[in-house]
Amino acid sequence: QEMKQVQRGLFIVFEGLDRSGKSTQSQRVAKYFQEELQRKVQNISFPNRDTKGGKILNDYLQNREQKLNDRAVHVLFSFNRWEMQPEIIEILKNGTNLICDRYAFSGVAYSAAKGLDFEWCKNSDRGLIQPDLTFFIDVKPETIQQRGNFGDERYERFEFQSKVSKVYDSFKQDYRDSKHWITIEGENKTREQVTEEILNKITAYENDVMPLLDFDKMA
Ligand code: 2DT
Ligand code: MG
Repeated sequence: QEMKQVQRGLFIVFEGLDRSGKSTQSQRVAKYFQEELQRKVQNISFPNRDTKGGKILNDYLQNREQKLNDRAVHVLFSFNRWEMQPEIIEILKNGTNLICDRYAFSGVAYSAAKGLDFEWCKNSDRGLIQPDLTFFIDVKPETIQQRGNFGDERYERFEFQSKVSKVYDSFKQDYRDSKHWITIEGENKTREQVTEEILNKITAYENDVMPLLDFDKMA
């Protein structure tokens, strides 16, 4: 029987503060893939609030669940990513591109912002399938504070977002030379400009980096 080779899908993650434009850009990039490029694409987001662990997280984020301590919350967010690994791998192996709103960097950024140890925070996510590209949409806490619906959920307070921003800044420094992390300056740009920049980076990645990577080593 003839073996059919399928080019695996790209795994693209968006990171940033609440209301930084991650969801908007995830949707716009997916739409472009589907409609302009006729490529298979799927959107997912973390936390996935529909799983067993996700339901507890949803209650926690909407302030209905008060008893969880910070470390328990951290591993629940991580568990939520582990729950989804088989599905993510399946999607990518089928050749579908996956665009994901938040992933492990959010896990570390929000927990370290509460004062938990940075290295401890990374441990529960070690071994997860790694994204090809993480786009960090860099917007100041002052900017997101002005945006619609800011303040709805637990973490949407200016002081807390400022702490989260500092943790993202350290990732930004650590990965400034990485081909897998791209900081997108999000201030004073239209959403169209931001999308265009992102799409250009994806094209460059597919041309220059992706052919060199072995999926089985990433998974
Ligand atoms: P959304 O606003 O994107 O729905 O996220 N969070 C998220 C964490 O604290 N740890 C994580 O691992 C993830 C994925 C960020 C809801 C909030 O959950 C936070 C905001
Ligand atoms: Mg939010």
